[in-house]
Amino acid sequence: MKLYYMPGACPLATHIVLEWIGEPYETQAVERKALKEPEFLALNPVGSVPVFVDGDLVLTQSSAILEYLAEKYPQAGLMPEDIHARAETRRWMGFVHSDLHKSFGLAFGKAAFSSESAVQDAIAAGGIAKARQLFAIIDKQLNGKDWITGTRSIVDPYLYTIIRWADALKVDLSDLPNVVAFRDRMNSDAAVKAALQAEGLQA
Ligand SMILES: N[C@@H](CCC(=O)N[C@@H](CS)C(=O)NCC(=O)O)C(=O)O
Repeated sequence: MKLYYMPGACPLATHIVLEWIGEPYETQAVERKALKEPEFLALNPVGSVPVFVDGDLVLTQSSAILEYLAEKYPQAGLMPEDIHARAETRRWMGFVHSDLHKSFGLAFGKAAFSSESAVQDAIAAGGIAKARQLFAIIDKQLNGKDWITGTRSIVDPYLYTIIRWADALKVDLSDLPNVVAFRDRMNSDAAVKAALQAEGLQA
């Protein structure tokens, strides 16, 4: 198994899940400019990470990769067996992948929408405002729970990765105690520490 990544970007979620699973894997860091070069575009025509390779399977899209790993290694217990609990896990995966990640996409990708810095700033601010609303929902969901769905799943490392982006962009989460406590718990997880260290990052 091989994971192509950029440090701290969304592949960190897969990286942590690979650590939780504990089976052998390798990683390949990709420079941002290399994402748009023919060699990488042959793997992923979108020109983005993660790309995950397992034998002749070349998989993109974080949610698909994470579900694949949960299904391949059910012993890791990262996707519940009960049909309702699976649906809940997919619901929160959709929330993090399609809503929360996308709101940060506006902030990180603001230059794609306009060359005017005032417009770019407005787009970024809109993305961050949306993210704040979504984090408030997550804070309620985490109340009384260690993990977003109640049990450890493939969604948690993805949520953690995006909380790190909020911290990097100085988004104030201090009024969301359950989100802060979740981040701190993940920071002290041995597998999380190993994935961060391998990417040259710190908790
Ligand atoms: N929907 C994709 C999004 C992938 C994505 O946005 N990747 C970012 C890093 S988090 C990236 O490679 N950005 C570089 C670029 O698009 O140029 C997924 O979930 O895997």
